Amino acid sequence: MTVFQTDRIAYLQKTTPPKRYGVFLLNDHYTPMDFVVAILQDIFMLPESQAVNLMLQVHHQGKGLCGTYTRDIAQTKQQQVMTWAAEEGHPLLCIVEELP
Ligand code: TYC
Repeated sequence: MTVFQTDRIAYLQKTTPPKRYGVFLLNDHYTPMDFVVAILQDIFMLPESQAVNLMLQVHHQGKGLCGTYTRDIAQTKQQQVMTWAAEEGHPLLCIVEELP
């Protein structure tokens, strides 16, 4: 890599805001509501009232945005959700999408 390229990368890192990624929960017919609320409180740090509202939104509309993060953090949250759900035997799905 040339000095010009490293300068350019340093410039971009300083001036370009990182892309944002949304972490979404998807509805299913089996995961208990209480478990989804616990996920939203413990992994996405939502207060109970917001966690209940978001869980109900996903239940009724099929999908809901839990939070927006840089890519690594979004993927870590997704992994935490999927691991916890699998441990408890729930089919809960969590996806990450790049935001516009
Ligand atoms: N639909 C589930 C039920 O009736 C609850 C649920 C909500 C599941 C949100 C997943 O992401 C979800 N038990």
